[in-house]
Formats: sequence, C-alpha cells, structure tokens
Amino acid sequence: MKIGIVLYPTFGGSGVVATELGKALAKKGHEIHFITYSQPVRLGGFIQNVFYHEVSVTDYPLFDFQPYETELASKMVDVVKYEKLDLIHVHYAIPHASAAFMAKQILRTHGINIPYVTTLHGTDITLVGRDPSFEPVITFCINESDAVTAVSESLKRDTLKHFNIKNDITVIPNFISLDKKREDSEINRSLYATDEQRILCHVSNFRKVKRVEDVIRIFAKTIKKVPSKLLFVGDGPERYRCEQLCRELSLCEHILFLGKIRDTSGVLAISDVFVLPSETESFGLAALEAMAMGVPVISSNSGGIPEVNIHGFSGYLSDVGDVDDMANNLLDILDENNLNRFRANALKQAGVFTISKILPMYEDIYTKLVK
Ligand code: GMT
Repeated sequence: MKIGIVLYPTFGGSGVVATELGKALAKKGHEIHFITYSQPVRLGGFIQNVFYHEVSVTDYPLFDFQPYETELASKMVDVVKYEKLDLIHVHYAIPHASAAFMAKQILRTHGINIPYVTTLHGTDITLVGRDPSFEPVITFCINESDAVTAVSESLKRDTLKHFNIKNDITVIPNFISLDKKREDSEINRSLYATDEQRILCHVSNFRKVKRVEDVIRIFAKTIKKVPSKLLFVGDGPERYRCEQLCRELSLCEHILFLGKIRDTSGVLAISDVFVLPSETESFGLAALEAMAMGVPVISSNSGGIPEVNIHGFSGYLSDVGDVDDMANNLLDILDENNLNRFRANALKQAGVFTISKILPMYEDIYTKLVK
C-alpha cells in the first residue's frame, strides 16, 4: 500500500508513534510518505520505501498567523495525486484531521476518493481539544474520518464523553520494539553514578501536564534514604522552574538535565526507576519505552497509564500529586530484594505492546478501507 502519514515532527509522543509506525510499515514493504513541516526527529537517515514531503509555511507580512492547515491540505492533495497514495493516516487531530478532510474534498473534485484515518493521541482530546474554540471542528473531523483510532481505552472514553461522536473508535495502543537490550547500552553508567547510587530517570517535554516538579520532590525524599542520582531527559516550558527548585532544595549536584536526546534507550538502560507523575496521560509512551529497557515505573494512576503500568508488578501507581506515596513505592522497588523482580516484570509487561502485535491492527484497518 502507499500510505501518507501526517504528523508532528517534534519529540512529542504522537510524532514518535507516527514515525515508528511508518518505519515499521516501510520495512514490511509498504510505501510511506511522511508529510509535515520538518524532518521527524525519529526518522534518521535513508530508509528504503520512506519518503519525506516538507510543508513549507509562507511567511507573508499580511499574516499574523501562518495558514499552516491550508498549506498542509494543499501538500496532501499534491502528494496523494502525484504519488498515487491509497490512504492518509493523520496523527493528532488538531489540525491534521481537518486538513485531511479538506484535502479529501478537494481530491474528490479531481475524481480521486482517498480515505483518511485519524489517530487520537491524548492532548488533542484531553487538553487542547476540549477547549470550546476547537470543539466543533474536532467533532466534525472525527465523525467524517473513514476510521478513527485512540491509543487507549481511557482516551476512547474521554473522547466519547467530551465530543458528540457517531463514528466507531478502535483502540490501538502505543507500541515498542524490543530489539534494544539493556545490556547493549553504550553509555558508561559510572560517568553518572557510583555503584552504590541508584539512578532515577524522567523523560518528557516538560509541559505542566507532566508535573515534573513532583519528580524532584519524590527524588528529594528518596535521596534521604538511598544514595541516588536523577537524570532528566527533554526540554520544555517547565524546565527553568525545575532548575530553580533543584537550587532551592540544594539538590543540583545530584540532578542532571541532559536536554533533548533523539534515542533515549541508552539513558534508560542505565536507569533503575522511571518516574512519570503526570496530571493526565492518554497512554504514557515514555513509561513503555522505559519498561522495554527493563526499568520499573513509578507513575500516577491517571488516564491510560493503568493500562500500561501494572500496580505492584511493573511498578506502582499513585494518585496524582501524592509524592509521599510515590516516594514510598519507589523505595520499595529499590529494595534489593525487589529490584530484579520489578525489572523482569517491567520487561515482560512491555512485551504486551510489541510492534509485531500492534502493527497488524493498523494494517487491518488500512486493508478494509482500501478495499
Ligand atoms: O505528551 C506528550 O508527550 C506529547 C503527546 C503528543 O500527542 O504528542 O503525547 C500523547 O501521545 C502519546 C502517544 O500516543 C501518548 O503516549 C501520551 O500519553 C500522550 N500525552 C498525554 O496524554 C499527555
């Protein structure tokens, strides 16, 4: 099949899922055309069967806001028409689903009928999408999609609760490849911690919804009991506040801000516990990526996280903001009688979401639509 994938090219989870999905489909022989405004961060170099089409955004002085959606729809029309695509798969509803709807209507006037699949990822529904200013367009575009998927049961419930949806929504979880192994990490652990110290890790885009300050507060409690280090990967609006908090708590020498890293597997491989205290999380791909490296997870119990992290097995779940409970659970995982069991369980739980199980679910939808 020839598939157009529309995505955000940044470090966000939806872009990562879309890119990894496209790469895996290309490996199976499908022809994949990524359409977005810059090279997706996880795309890397040349990959057979993969093509990248850049949407250029016009910088005209009349526009206070660039008409990205219009340019994206035009690019979709062009790519579908001249690359003879069979379908379009858009990741993240805003504004990709409405641009796909527009492209579909335009192509119809050219005698081309192209189906589009919309995958809902999370904040397009739970935060941004719920804003009344977006609601009518999101409802319409979801209902007009030829197929709709959501990354968790929780996200499906939220979508049905907040929008008037008539379309079916198929749950297709995030996925992971288990090719990379903890023991293959090229990162020298001793550069970050001594043998006695445990390493806590958090990866995110440092938005408010991630509650990154909670990670520092949990760490402040942990280090009083167990010698440890905290590694932060990623960057975003809350980073400065977090750096300030480290200074206020005199923890700077124990906490490293590594910034954005394309492939987080190396850092995860030297970590002992992953901390994800988010306010809400439709799935929690970052937690799954940690588990795939055998890292147990301390997380909140919100949104779709309980579908991924199993309480008392792959890690622990606590109420949002309950840093005391999270710190106690973390110490339980770090107990030398427990750590290896949690590590093995985390890896086992990641196996539920291997790409070989999830990819056919997408292919199934594509096949039905293209028929
Ligand atoms: O929150 C992010 O990291 C970015 C965001 C996105 O859409 O780019 O992630 C969402 O989609 C991921 C992939 O499906 C999910 O694993 C994340 O849980 C979800 N984030 C939230 O719901 C806050």
